[in-house]
Amino acid sequence: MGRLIVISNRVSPPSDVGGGTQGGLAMALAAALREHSGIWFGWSGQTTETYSGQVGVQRAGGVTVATMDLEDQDVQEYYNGYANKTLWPLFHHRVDLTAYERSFGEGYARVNARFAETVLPLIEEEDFVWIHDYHLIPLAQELRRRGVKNRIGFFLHIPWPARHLITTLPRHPQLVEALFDYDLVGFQTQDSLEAFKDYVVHEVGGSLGEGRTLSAFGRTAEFDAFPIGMDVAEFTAALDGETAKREYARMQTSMLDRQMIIGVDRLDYSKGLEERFLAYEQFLQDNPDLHEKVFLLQIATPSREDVEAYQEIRGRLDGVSGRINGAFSTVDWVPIRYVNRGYRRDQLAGIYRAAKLGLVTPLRDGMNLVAKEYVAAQDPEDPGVLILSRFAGAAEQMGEALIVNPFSREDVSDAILRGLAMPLAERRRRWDRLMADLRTTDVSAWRDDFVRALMSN
Ligand code: ADQ
Repeated sequence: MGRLIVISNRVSPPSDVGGGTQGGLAMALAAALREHSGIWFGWSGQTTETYSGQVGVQRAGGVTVATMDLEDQDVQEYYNGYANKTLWPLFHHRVDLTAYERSFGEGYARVNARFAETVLPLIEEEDFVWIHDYHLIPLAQELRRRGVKNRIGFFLHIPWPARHLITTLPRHPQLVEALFDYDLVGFQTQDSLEAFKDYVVHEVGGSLGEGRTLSAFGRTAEFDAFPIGMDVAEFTAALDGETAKREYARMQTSMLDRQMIIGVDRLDYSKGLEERFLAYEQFLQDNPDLHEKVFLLQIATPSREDVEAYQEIRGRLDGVSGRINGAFSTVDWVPIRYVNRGYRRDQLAGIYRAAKLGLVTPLRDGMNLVAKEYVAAQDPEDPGVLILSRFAGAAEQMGEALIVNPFSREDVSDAILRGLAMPLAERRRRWDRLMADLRTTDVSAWRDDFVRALMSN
């Protein structure tokens, strides 16, 4: 059997020392790579004066990692530009934030060509190639142009947008056409798959074929939903460790018998943080009897700080949280603890466990692994309640959560009240089902389903 070559914008190989800040995805891909003795290729995160195409190779955590550097202009136009100022907002339905600059599109094409050129000598005849996310949509096309005949798969971690929104993108048919150079394309949800089919059928005259196949642009490829899971085993092990237990105890002490509501997100406008704060303010206004009995801990790690929209949302969140705290705080109670730093996974596990409610209210999200982690961290005897946005991909699988419309303050405020009052029997019944599903659809199942489908034929 051939090796697996995974390609993503950045690589994050597992450190040999456990318990760090590794995401579930890095762990799962690393395991897949070990099984298939593969290579993980991506941008090093470093820049050089002039692009050289040199590849740095290292072994980390049993995985071979190969990286290349990019030029400053590449980072500005491809990464900060087309990926994070054009595709990210557009695919999250934020046309108002989407930049349609020609130089960004040129940078995106140039860097995808550089990825292809640089990785080309590493690909052997029998290998399978698995490309990840919106940064690299045209990469299969670039590889095909250079004669690569291997089976190539693609997985989109973010949502595919509604048809009328993607048509606002200049050269949208070219972007979609590039997906037909893959053998297999995976989306997070049925919703994204349906939106993609709608586009293919109604915009470019494509047709639905047998099974997973779609035809357009004179080509046929396979498209399906492969909802990503979390690494339940790794997370449960972390939960049993000293660090998680210490964090849990620390939270218990600092809570003073108050009930904690937890939010954990990258600081991103798609996560609905401002709307969440405003919904929580509504809850405080509606329920004066619960003042001093609850608080919201919002952990929001800054990300993409070079992009203006991220600086703006950060400023707005500082303002809104400050205003709410100014209006409602008492000498010994602060309604929102707002924290702008990252935590290790084992610390997070303990913090989640101490929270009575998990508040996960993105305005739009490919999947959202925080929703899954919150559930996995709960005490089976006395589990907390997950409040989940209907616009997170996770809502397709997690119907036993309290599903809310994150744009409605009343809806979220009502769900907070309901979650705080939910009887133990109902909490356990909902949690048992959620947890059983998390186990059967964990990240290894996701990886195996995709890799099996890619390798068949
Ligand atoms: P993200 O937008 O980053 O991922 P998410 O799925 O929630 O969103 O994953 C975030 C991960 O980072 C989680 O594992 C979480 O624990 C961790 N994390 C977040 N804030 C943290 C903090 N302050 N400290 C430590 N860790 C933190 C993209 C898509 C999602 C999709 C994933 C995977 O946007 O929709 O679910 O990829 O496909």
